[in-house]
Amino acid sequence: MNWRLFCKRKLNFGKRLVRIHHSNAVLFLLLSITGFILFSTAFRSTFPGMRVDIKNAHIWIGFISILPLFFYLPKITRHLKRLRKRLKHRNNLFFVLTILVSLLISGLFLTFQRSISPIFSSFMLFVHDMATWIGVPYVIYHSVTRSKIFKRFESGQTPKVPVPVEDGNPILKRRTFLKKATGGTIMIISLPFIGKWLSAYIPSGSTFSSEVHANEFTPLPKPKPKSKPPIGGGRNGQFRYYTVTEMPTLTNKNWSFTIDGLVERPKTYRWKEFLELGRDVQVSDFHCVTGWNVYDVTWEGIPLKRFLESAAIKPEAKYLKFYSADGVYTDTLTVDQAMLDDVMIAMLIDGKLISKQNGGPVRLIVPKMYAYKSVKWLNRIELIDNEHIGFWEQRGYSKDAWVK
Ligand SMILES: Nc1nc2c(c(=O)[nH]1)N[C@H]1C(S)=C(S)[C@@H](COP(=O)(O)O)O[C@H]1N2
Ligand SMILES: [Mo]
Repeated sequence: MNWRLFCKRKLNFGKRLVRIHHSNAVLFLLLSITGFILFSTAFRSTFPGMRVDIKNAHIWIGFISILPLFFYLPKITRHLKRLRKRLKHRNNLFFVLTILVSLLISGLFLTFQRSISPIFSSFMLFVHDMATWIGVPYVIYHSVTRSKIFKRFESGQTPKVPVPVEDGNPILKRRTFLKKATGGTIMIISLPFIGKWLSAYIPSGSTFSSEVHANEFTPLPKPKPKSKPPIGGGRNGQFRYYTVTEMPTLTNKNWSFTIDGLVERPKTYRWKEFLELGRDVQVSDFHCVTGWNVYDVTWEGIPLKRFLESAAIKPEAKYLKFYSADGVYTDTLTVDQAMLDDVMIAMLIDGKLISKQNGGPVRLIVPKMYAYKSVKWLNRIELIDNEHIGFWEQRGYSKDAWVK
């Protein structure tokens, strides 16, 4: 990388192209780092307080990356003419431009994700991820094989003499070998990531889909006929399992469910008693504010409205505070929102007890709002008269979580 190029005013055509290329590289690196942090489920618990800032930084760097393209476009015909005889370089150029444009366009839509339909945002997320999973390994390969260190390595530090082009030439052989080895290594490293991502698009039940830990509770709730087989026909799409802590391991022994605060009949349930509460079945869609969605999920559980009615809310109660057994995550609804028909304390998904990763054995479901409202490992509902601000809302997520 030649940093001096960035300050020079008079540059010839070739140097100008190099400068654009280098700015692109720097921006792409920043986008990859911030993008990886946003994608990685592990980083959710590392610095959740910075998540919204990192997201905004990613978006702004994305906008700035349009600039090199603008500078480049007027030069493209002249550049292509120069590459007339270098087919490989031309293909490389078209490939990189396609990746960049796909990333920019899908990124733009994802930025305004809340104003587009969930189906379209799912598709844009797919494009964004796909372009990333192809683009990032390619760019790494490209930067490694074009780096000075690699070139020195390649030539075995022999002094620069013209290399005769013939098949048996040892330097050329070494070069192809090193390039193939580099490409292979990068592929092997990126495959698990790509596999994990792709598995979300492969129908569940296949051997590729990520392993799910069943919750072992006894007795297991007996699914209603509407739940098994699921009236929704089985969910479409896959969850990305999120947590901001270690996932809590819940058992018959350590699990309980409490309703308290401003209610006439506070109560703590153990598993067996909880199973006796009347359940309903509903089919709904699940939307994460980061752009992924799961459609036609058949949930079975206790409608929150009915649960609250039996606890008898006091008139001064204005809000509900939902607690998670992870000890950290909370969220909130107003009493009016909590009374919506489809808000549910869910226990079964598509006829099975909700898995550990998915927030089981009991999680909240608020289908009309983004899923950060849907507290996993739900174990307590408290009725309060003052506003509570949820985990993600404290860290910059909108208090208005309605899906439009
Ligand atoms: N306890 C707890 N509940 C949570 C979260 C979390 O990190 N911890 N993440 C929320 C967010 S942002 C989403 S999108 C959904 C994800 O649900 P899933 O992990 O079952 O896919 O859970 C919500 N509920
Ligand atoms: Mo989310």
